[in-house]
Formats: sequence, structure tokens, C-alpha cells
Amino acid sequence: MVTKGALAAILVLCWALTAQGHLVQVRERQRVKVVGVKQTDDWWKTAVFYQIYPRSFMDGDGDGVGDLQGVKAKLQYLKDIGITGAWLSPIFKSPGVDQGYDISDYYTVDAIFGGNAALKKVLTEAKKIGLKIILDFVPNHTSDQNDWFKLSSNGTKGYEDYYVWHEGKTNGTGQKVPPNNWVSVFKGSSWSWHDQRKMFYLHQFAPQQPDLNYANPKVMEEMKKVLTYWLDMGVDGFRVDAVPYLMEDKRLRNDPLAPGRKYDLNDPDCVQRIYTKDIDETFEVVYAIRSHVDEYTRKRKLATRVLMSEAYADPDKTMRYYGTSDGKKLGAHFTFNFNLLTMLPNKDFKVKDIVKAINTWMNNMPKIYTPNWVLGNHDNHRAATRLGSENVDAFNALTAFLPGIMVTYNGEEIGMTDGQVTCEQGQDPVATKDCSTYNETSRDFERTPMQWDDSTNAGFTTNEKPWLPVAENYKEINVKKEKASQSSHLSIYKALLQFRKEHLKPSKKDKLAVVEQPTKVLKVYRENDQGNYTLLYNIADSPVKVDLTKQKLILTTKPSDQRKAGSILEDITLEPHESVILKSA
Ligand SMILES: *[C@@H]1O[C@H](CO)[C@@H](O)[C@H](O)[C@H]1NC(C)=O
Ligand SMILES: *[C@@H]1O[C@H](CO)[C@@H](O)[C@H](O)[C@H]1NC(C)=O
Ligand SMILES: *[C@@H]1O[C@H](CO)[C@@H](O)[C@H](O)[C@H]1NC(C)=O
Ligand SMILES: *[C@@H]1O[C@H](CO)[C@@H](O)[C@H](O)[C@H]1NC(C)=O
Ligand SMILES: CC(=O)N[C@H]1CO[C@H](CO)[C@@H](O)[C@@H]1O
Ligand SMILES: [Ca+2]
Ligand SMILES: [Ca+2]
Repeated sequence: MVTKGALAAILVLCWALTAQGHLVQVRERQRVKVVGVKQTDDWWKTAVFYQIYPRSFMDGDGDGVGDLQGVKAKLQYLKDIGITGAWLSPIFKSPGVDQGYDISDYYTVDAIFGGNAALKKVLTEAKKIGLKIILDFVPNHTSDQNDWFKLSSNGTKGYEDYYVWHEGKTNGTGQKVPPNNWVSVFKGSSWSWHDQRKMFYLHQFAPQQPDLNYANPKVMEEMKKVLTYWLDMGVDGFRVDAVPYLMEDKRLRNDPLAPGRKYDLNDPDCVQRIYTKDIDETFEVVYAIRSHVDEYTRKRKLATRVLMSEAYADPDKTMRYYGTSDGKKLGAHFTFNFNLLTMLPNKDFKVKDIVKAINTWMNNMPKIYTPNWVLGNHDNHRAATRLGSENVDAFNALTAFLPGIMVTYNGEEIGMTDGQVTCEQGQDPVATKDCSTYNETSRDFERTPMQWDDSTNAGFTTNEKPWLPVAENYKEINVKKEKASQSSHLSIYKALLQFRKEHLKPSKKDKLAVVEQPTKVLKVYRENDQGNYTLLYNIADSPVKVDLTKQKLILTTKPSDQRKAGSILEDITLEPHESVILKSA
């Protein structure tokens, strides 16, 4: 989608690059994309959000499982490195069939994390030091242990339609079968029979996670009450889970088979989810959540409470979770951009893959919205393992340098790798079901405890047995050791966040270009009210020389005596895997 305005900008930019001494070839000219990122200065638009996986972050009471007492003790650490806000993976009361994504009580923090009182203390402390706290909100489904499901399944008046129920169909041999072919994301039919209600209920995930029925306005009212409850307690926003699955086709039409696939209940990808994912009505639910939260803050004249949504979807669908392109209806403040995860699955990436990951987002996102960059989360191998430890600093630099919001998964700032976990030690319920495929399917590797220091269990817990084993390399990779070194992942990360704060302030005039130049070197160019900035990243195993016209070195991921911040350079020989940030002098 290249408008006339964008084309004009491309030409201007090519000229600008040329003026800086870079040879811009016609072939490359076509690759240059410019996006006018207009940023007003609301707090979240240039925020750095830090995802805390509470079980693995810090154990405050010594039972081996991370908790909110632990989180509270480490808030100052987050503030010190420059984080704007932390979002916590689910902490609500849950039987734990899906690691907290099956909530039995939306108003109660699970005792294992310290209960509601512990969350209150986290919020008070966070406010004191100026850190935002975001909770995970799981609207699509509850646990089957939730009172609402119990009331609905025993037919209590008023609750009959809180979930999606159906009598089913009768097949040739007179047995009850599900009403259609919908396949659960976790395998099997999306419908399970309920003996008491004598009906099928819908579950897009596990059978213990029945889907709420958003066609029933009472359900939306319940969820608004839940949001209000936590807003009243003082949270700064919500990360909204699994939004694409909120609503399903009213007529219950069959999802068509995926091209070349046979219908197989053990293959969640055998169908195209056109009637069970990203349907039009779903966007309306997200917009309703947003207006509820906005109304809450408007009435009380509070700072923005932010909504971030999780959606692995096609680019055009993903963008609709932000809101309509004219901004008349608003959804999440931002919808997670997983391109750097999904388009760079391993070390074999090329510069053009990075360029594509960035431009795909920027070209699809309506200009009124704010981009964001996610490098890792609790469902994907860690950046150091996926992309190589030698590339971690450069990718932290890239996400810090790009416009908009930066999202960091806990441990990525110190370059943590995946830990070693056997199926017997494993905790990921979906993966431990079948040990023969555990190595491929488990998400435990990226969930091993945070490495704080070189003492037993990396300072994560005083218990002999942490809930997952600590990664073997904790004596080398830990916060304490990295704090003491200028060239550590942590020190570079901290310097990057400081650079953002000083140089990438919200700006009316904001341009971005991403190209490969020269071969093996990624070049990202940003122009804002404060100046013209260039990030260079050499992905190669050998040095690459790049000509420059009078650039001041601001920051490098390979600090040394030869590389002094502030020096004016006419050229630079980038070390293997080095990334530098320069400013036109
Ligand atoms: C930044 O680039 C623009 C456009 O290429 C140019 O007009 C401006 O002078 C540059 N600013 C600095 C500080 O180099
Ligand atoms: C239905 O379940 C609820 C919640 O468990 C319970 O309080 C209620 O008594 C039950 N009603 C009937 C009719 O079984
Ligand atoms: C009817 O459904 C039952 C239970 O799923 C199954 O065992 C049986 O084979 C089905 N009969 C026909 C004719 O499909
Ligand atoms: C899983 O990985 C571990 C460690 O690399 C290895 O020892 C084990 O044999 C693997 N298990 C299977 C089933 O491949
Ligand atoms: C990244 C993420 O949080 N994924 C979650 C999406 O929702 C399902 C169901 O609630 C969870 O199982 C995933 O972990
Ligand atoms: Ca604990
Ligand atoms: Ca649903």
C-alpha cells in the first residue's frame, strides 16, 4: 500500500541518504520504505514493557515458585534499567490445566503468588517508584471450575447462556455428536459433552477451558466488572489474551479444510479457521473492552490505562485489533508484533528477513497507530538460543531503535539462553503429555528461572528445588555479574534504554527507512526532531567496512578502547555481529 505521499517521501529519503555519502542504487531505492510515525507524547507510545513470567521471575517465600513478593523485591531493578512498565502473565486463581490461562476466579490472585494482598503491595511499590503494572486478562474462556460454568452447566436461571451450548446432532447409529467440524487449538473436537447439562459446550482450547458466550450481553457486563475491579485496585492496563478466538460463527458453519489437508482431529491446522477466528463480531468485542477502559479513565481524569492484545493472525486482521483504519473505533493500544519471532525462527536469517519483518508491520499498520517490537515471550525459544548469543545485543539494539514500543521478555536483557529441562522435570502440561515429542513441543526451556546471581539456584529461590531447573550457565549469565561489566548484555541494554530516552523522544517529524547496505549490513535510518540517526548491524562472522559522512558514534554493542562514544567517524569497520548507533554530525 504505497500512497503518493509515501512515494515522494521515498525520493526525499534517497536523496538524504545520498547526501550522507551512501550510494543508493535503484534496486535498493525500491526497497526503501518510509513511514511517517506521528507520535504524541502519551506515556505508552514510547514505552518499554517488560514481560514477567511470575513463576520464574523471583521466589519471595522460598517454596520454589516465583511469586508477587518476589516481583515486588525486583521492581527497583526494573526501574534502574529503564523499564516503563511490567506486564505479568496470569496470576489469577486457577486449577493450572493451562498454566493459569484457565481462570476459576477472576477476582482472586492465586495463593501461590501471594493473593490479592501481595498484588496490592506490588502496585503501591510500583507507583512509588514510577513503574506501570499491567495484568493479563483472559476473556475468551474460563476454567471449568469457575462458578459461572458450574451455574451454567446446572442450568441455573440467568446463567444458561454464559457459555456456548448446543444439543448436538444425532448420527446414523443414534448417538449424539458435535454440531460441526470445529477443531480445538489443542487438538480434538472444540465440543465436549456435559453430562449434567446434557449438551455440548464449546472450547477453542482445552476441554477444561469452556468458551464464554459473547453473544450474551450479560457476559460482556461480567467482564467489564472484572476490568473495573482491577482498575480500581490501581493497575495501569491489561494484556488481552487470545483475542482472535473471542467469537464464533452464529450459524455454526463448518470451517473449510486447509488446502491439501485431510480432516483430522489430531491436526489443529487441518482446517482454515474462517468461522472460529478473527470473525467480524470479535473485533467489536475488543472495541467494547477499549471503550470501557477509556471511559473509566476519562471519568476519573486518569492517565491512559493501556490495552495490549495478543493475536497471531494475517497482517490485515492483526491490524484490525488496533481499531479501524480511520480511528473511529479503537481496539487495543497496540497488538503484539511477533514478526521478529515468526519471521526469524533461527540463526540462518539474512538481512532481508529482518528488513521484511520490519516493513511488513510498518506497511500494514495504519499510520495513526503505534508500532511495537517483540523479541521473545514464554511461548518461544529465547532470543539467545534462537538467534545466537552473539546477536542478542544487536537485536536488543534494533528493538530499542525502531519507532514505538519495545517489549522485552524477562531475562532477554541479560542474554539468557533456554535452560535444559527433561520431560520428567517438565511443567508444560501440553508437552509433558507425550515425552517422545517433549523436546519439540515444550515451552519449559524458555521458562527456566531468572538468573540473578551465581549463588545456588541463581538467587531465584532459597528452596532446594525450583519449580523448573535453573539453566546450567547461570554462573556466567546473571544480573549480578553483568552489572559489574561495561560490555555485558545488561549494561548494553541499559545504555540502549538510556539512548531511547534521550534521543528518541516523541516527535512530530519522524521518518524510518530500513535497508540492506552494504551486503550483510542492516541499516535502519530514523529522522526526528532531535536529529538523523542510523543504526548499522553487521550480521556476518567477519568485519565489514562501511563509509560514512561525518557521523558521531553514540553507542556500540562491542565497546572497546578503539570505539569511543562521541567520536566523529568518516567510516567504520563493524566487528562481526556488532551493531552501532550513529547520529549525523
Ligand atoms: C537530516 O536529514 C534531513 C533530510 O535528509 C536534512 O534536511 C537535515 O539537514 C538533516 N539533519 C541533520 C542534523 O543532519
Ligand atoms: C448449581 O451450581 C452452583 C455453583 O456450584 C450451586 O451453588 C447451585 O446450588 C447449583 N444449583 C443446582 C440447581 O444444582
Ligand atoms: C456415531 O458416533 C459415535 C460416537 O462418536 C461413533 O462411535 C459411531 O461410529 C458413529 N456412527 C456413525 C454411523 O457415524
Ligand atoms: C531430548 O533432548 C535431550 C537433551 O538434548 C536428550 O538427552 C534426549 O534424548 C531428547 N529426547 C528425545 C525423545 O529426543
Ligand atoms: C502467548 C500467549 O500468552 N499464549 C496463550 C494464548 O492463549 C492460550 C489459551 O489461553 C494459552 O494457552 C497461551 O499460552
Ligand atoms: Ca513462592
Ligand atoms: Ca470464543
